[in-house]
Amino acid sequence: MKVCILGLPNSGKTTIFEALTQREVQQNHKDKFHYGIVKVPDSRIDLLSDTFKPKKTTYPEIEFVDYIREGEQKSFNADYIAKLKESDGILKVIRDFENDIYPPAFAKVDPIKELSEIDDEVILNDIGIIEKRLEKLKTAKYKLSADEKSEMTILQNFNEILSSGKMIYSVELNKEEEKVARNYGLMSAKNEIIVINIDDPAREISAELKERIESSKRTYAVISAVNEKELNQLDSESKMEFAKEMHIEEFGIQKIIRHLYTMLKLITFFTVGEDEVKGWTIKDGTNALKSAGKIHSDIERGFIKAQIASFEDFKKYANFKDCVKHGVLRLEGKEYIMKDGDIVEFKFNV
Ligand SMILES: Nc1nc2c(ncn2[C@@H]2O[C@H](COP(=O)(O)OP(=O)(O)OP(=O)(O)O)[C@@H](O)[C@H]2O)c(=O)[nH]1
Ligand SMILES: [Mg+2]
Repeated sequence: MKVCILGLPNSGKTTIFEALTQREVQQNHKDKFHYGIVKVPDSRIDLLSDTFKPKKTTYPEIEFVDYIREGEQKSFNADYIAKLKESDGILKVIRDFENDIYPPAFAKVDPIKELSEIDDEVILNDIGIIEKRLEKLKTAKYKLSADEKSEMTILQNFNEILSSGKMIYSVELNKEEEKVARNYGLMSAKNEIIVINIDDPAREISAELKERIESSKRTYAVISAVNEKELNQLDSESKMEFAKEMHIEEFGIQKIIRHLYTMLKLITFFTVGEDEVKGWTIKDGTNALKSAGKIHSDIERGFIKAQIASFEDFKKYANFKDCVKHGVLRLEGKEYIMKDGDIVEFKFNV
């Protein structure tokens, strides 16, 4: 899973990136982006790994991408838009900490204004893409196909949504609309978490900001990036101790993972064995066949059946054989809808 960090200049994007990935980034290097991989902790994988003692234990991963801004560049450029297009979600960073490098036009730290500013940038960028395409369709010298006509209606509808200040992801889309949004890489169609970067973890965000975000049913997480970055330097025991003192009840990365899984409707299934215990992230509602394909296209192609035990059953018996004996091992076909915690062995033939 890939998640891109977006925000106004100096909102603390790189500090958030460092806090989440527990990585110090080098300044002044030649790359355009910072990349950082984070393992998604899962106590079920820990337990399975204890049981199987495999050569390798693999947790699902999230890749975070941060954009290295040069000089007076805006919040994003064409390169970053391309990255955002291929991402699964966006972290939209809003500054809610005092220092003297907020945008000059603001004159003070103003998270509400900052949120609408970055929203506007995203919306205007998408409207630009849509209008360009609409213009092309409207001035076409040939008779539009049925598909093009329907695309035109969808784009006009998107235009209206965006012009009213709403994000495309906030409205329910049908399959066709989803496809159009994806084809044109509309940023406002990406799921997002608004990350409010505060300096004092004990401070509540303003009631007005909260109301603004909650009334539009958007997801947010409050993170104190600078403090968390510092805590990351400590050993885990002192880290927990200081976090408690600072009133950090849940670390930023835990909040982000929790929100991402809920928002993107993700679940995890497991494959186990002496070689490897591994957690796989899939969309809720994915069938056994597609899940097999996630592991390898050969397994999808030659799919015969899936042997499945729930994590709870497996925990009791600790191996497939005893699961069979106690009648909790199921044989499922291609269309079976995978459940969170399923422990799977795919049978295939290629
Ligand atoms: N006081 C305070 N300073 C912060 C906080 N978060 C970030 N900063 C500081 O704000 C400045 C900008 O932070 P960055 O993380 O570089 O911001 P950015 O959004 O990556 O900036 P650009 O990439 O240049 O747009 C740095 O000096 C940070 O140390 C915070 O929560 N509190
Ligand atoms: Mg930065």
